[in-house]
Amino acid sequence: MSFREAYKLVTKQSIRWFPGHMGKGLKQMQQKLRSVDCVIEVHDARIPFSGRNPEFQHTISGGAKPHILVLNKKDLIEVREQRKLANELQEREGIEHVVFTNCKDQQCLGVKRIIPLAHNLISSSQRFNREGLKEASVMVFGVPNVGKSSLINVLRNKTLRKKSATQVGNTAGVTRSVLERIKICDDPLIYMIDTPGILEPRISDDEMGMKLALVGCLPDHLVGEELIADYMLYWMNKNRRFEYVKTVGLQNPTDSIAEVLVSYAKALGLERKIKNLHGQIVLMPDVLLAARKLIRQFRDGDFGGMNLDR
Ligand SMILES: Nc1nc2c(ncn2[C@@H]2O[C@H](COP(=O)(O)OP(=O)(O)OP(=O)(O)O)[C@@H](O)[C@H]2O)c(=O)[nH]1
Ligand SMILES: [Mg+2]
Repeated sequence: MSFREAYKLVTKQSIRWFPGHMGKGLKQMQQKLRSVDCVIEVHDARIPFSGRNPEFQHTISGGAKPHILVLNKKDLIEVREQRKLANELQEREGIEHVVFTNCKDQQCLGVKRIIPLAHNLISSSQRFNREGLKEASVMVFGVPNVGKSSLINVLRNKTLRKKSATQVGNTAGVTRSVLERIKICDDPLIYMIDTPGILEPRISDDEMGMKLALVGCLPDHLVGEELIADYMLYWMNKNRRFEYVKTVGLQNPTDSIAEVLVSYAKALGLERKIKNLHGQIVLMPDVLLAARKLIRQFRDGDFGGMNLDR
């Protein structure tokens, strides 16, 4: 069976989401860079390459500071992908320090590696104006909703046994400004700075935009839940991932998102009232609610681990 080679686009223009707090956050980050000894870039492991514009990263990370790439939400990709990805990132982008984490798991080995690794890199780097200082500051940055605040909280919970210090949420844009530094370790004395998730002002690569939307780095209404579900369907079919078929109550895979959503809405008993041409109220399958539920399941990993950049 062959499937379609295209997905529906939002509009003719590319996706834009650059609210005021992002521009302001970016400026605050650049100002704080002088007092930072290491930067941790957090990204979603399901899109290891998409959304990580190297030029843009350079402005944020200052280039010269020790850099760690944390690929978070590793619970949502297949384990065997990890080593391949680390090699690929090294070859393609020269990134030496890649750590895979699951911030929802206190016992995660990746989480445990972060403080010793940051401490080592800082100790062996030139700290310019900060030479001789006992304490170190680490700035965490990345696109929205990848788990930057979760990482700070899990590290702080683990080492200091202190409660969360920065707000976490399952929508993009929870952290809205560069926060005051948060202590995450006493010995060595390390602070972390949480920052708002920042995207490129204009996402010019359409498919990259859809991937970012599918994993939740953009607010859903910006692209529309039905279009996000359509991209999900396109991607899963193309990659022969048919786990959705049974869930939505179909017998076979299909290329039609309408068919998927109607079937799923019926299976779940989701209906909405609409007026027909004769002015009568009739019940129709609620495809919007079905799309929301489908996307949520994809994001929660119900259809298995997926690396969308594979
Ligand atoms: N499955 C999974 N979910 C995670 C993980 N880490 C964080 N999350 C969830 O991802 C969502 C976003 O987490 P945040 O820590 O708020 O992300 P953020 O990068 O700070 O987001 P912004 O402040 O909006 O830029 C929350 O619902 C977290 O519970 C992880 O390792 N695995
Ligand atoms: Mg945050």
